[in-house]
Amino acid sequence: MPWKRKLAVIAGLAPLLVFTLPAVTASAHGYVSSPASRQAQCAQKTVSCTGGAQWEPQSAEGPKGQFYCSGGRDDFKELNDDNKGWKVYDVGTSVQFRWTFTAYHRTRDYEYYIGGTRVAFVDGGNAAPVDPVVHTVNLSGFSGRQKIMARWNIGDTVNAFYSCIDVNIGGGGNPTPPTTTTTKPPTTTTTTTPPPAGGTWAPNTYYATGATVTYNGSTYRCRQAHTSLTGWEPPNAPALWEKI
Ligand SMILES: [Cu+2]
Repeated sequence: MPWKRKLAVIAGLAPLLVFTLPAVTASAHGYVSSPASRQAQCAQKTVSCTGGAQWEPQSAEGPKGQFYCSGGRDDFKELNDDNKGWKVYDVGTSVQFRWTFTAYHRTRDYEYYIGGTRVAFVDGGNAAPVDPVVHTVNLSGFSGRQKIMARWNIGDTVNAFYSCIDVNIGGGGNPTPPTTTTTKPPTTTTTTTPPPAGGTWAPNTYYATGATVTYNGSTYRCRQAHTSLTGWEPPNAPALWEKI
């Protein structure tokens, strides 16, 4: 067609492009792809999912500061189900997490949590991520099956992107109590620490540093935050518990 008409067609389409672009970018963000996060497993069909994560593993987005794997999105809420049969990765005490992005948003920082304890913080410098984004996270002080919750905090919106990764720290077999010479407390625990738990010691319970418990009539104080396991009773785990 004549160039004047071509121009007219292009000019007519331009407003449409302006209005459709935000919808496209809104569905394009990022997630932890290795070890495969829960939403990555949905997308890879490792686990059968029904919600949006199977199509958009990068879109578990919601306001900063939450602890939901879904980011609080209702159509991603199956990611919050700890009993959905997620693949659990055997790992050591140092794990590398790789992010995959479909949009490179300005980044305030990244945070990694186990329960209420922040185990790693990576400053983003309010710049766009540059591939590859891989974070080495020290999980010393934790053992057994744990859910790692990773948050990518965006620099220019109120939102964050959430990924949960299921790991087995120390990888299978019977865990042995950590010793003072081989374990260190987590390096970064500058945010919320849960209040010390009281009462009688129990397995599979998270204890913050400083928590006190009783066991067989004696009182112990927690030396380093951990999730207790059978075999780690206070008398058996002097690296974790100090008799007071
Ligand atoms: Cu985005």
